[in-house]
Amino acid sequence: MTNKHKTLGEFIIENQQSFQYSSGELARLINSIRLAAKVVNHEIRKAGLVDITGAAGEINVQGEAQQKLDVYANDIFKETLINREIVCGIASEEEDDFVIVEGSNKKNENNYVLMMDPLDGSSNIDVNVSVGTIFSIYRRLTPTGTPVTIDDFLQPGRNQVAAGYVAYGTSTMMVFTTGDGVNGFTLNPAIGTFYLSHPNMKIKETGKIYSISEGYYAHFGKGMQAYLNYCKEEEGDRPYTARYIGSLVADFHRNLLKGGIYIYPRSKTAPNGKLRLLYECNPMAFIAEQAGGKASDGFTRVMDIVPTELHQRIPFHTGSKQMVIKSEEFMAKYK
Ligand code: AHM
Ligand code: MG
Repeated sequence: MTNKHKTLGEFIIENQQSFQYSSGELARLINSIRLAAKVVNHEIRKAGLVDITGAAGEINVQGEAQQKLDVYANDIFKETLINREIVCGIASEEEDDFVIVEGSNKKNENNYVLMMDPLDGSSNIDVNVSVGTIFSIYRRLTPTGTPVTIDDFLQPGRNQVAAGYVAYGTSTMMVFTTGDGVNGFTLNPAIGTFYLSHPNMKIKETGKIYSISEGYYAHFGKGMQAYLNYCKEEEGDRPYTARYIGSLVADFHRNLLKGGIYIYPRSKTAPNGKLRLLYECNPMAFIAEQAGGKASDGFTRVMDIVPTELHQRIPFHTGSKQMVIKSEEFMAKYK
């Protein structure tokens, strides 16, 4: 079959053999994410009707309590994965601690843990700006048949077996990797099917876009400030274009398609940056590398960092390889 009309479901079946371990479990897991993404998408698309259906925290006309969309997304992903008995544990930006999923027979038979940011950039929903879901999948380290422990979650990003995001933008897209390149699927909302629209995505070696909340310039370190001055200098292909939506999935996705760098650095008020290593940085790093790009904390490869806590934050530089390398050169100069 040509790529032109290939659905996500068909893609998963065809590529199952190339998935690491390929027991069919990972394919079922990605299928579950696909389903949850469609449900969350449906709810997000109604968000503009908030005056009619009631705002979060209010009771709507049907007498139902309205949930905040990030809590809703968290519940849908959790419920779908638990109902389908497909993971042994879940960690989420929306949960204080990890969730053990024993299975209905309490045998802890499953092998994968999933980490997610169920709705990143959710404050953007009120102003009709794109948001996204980010996910990251690992094999458990502890033996099958026992409940998962924190060790199953605190793995370095290089252990990921799959990672991806869903961008709820002008269209809804699911982009993911299983360690064999990056593929993007666009939802046809009329029939509820994702189609392979962006096969084998590659990010340019270098680009012309830099994405950072430059308003905090005065709070950044010397290396970051020097790099930003470099981005704005008139020299060669510079000055670069500044594009910052403030929604990681949307900023990352644009740079993946066009070439560019996204940075959330450390600052005086955010000494470790803002983004979470496990839910945001590792999955995006895996996708960036699989697309030929790069991701670091300014000094170290993101996927080599050994996590010490679930909600750990790190500074994050990702995008076109040469741009990330250049930003690291400036960071090293003022270390
Ligand atoms: P969230 O997980 O609370 O939604 O925060 C993450 C978001 C990212 O999507 C975005 O890149 C960043 O926060 C924007 O932060 P800032 O407003 O400080 O620039
Ligand atoms: Mg987030």
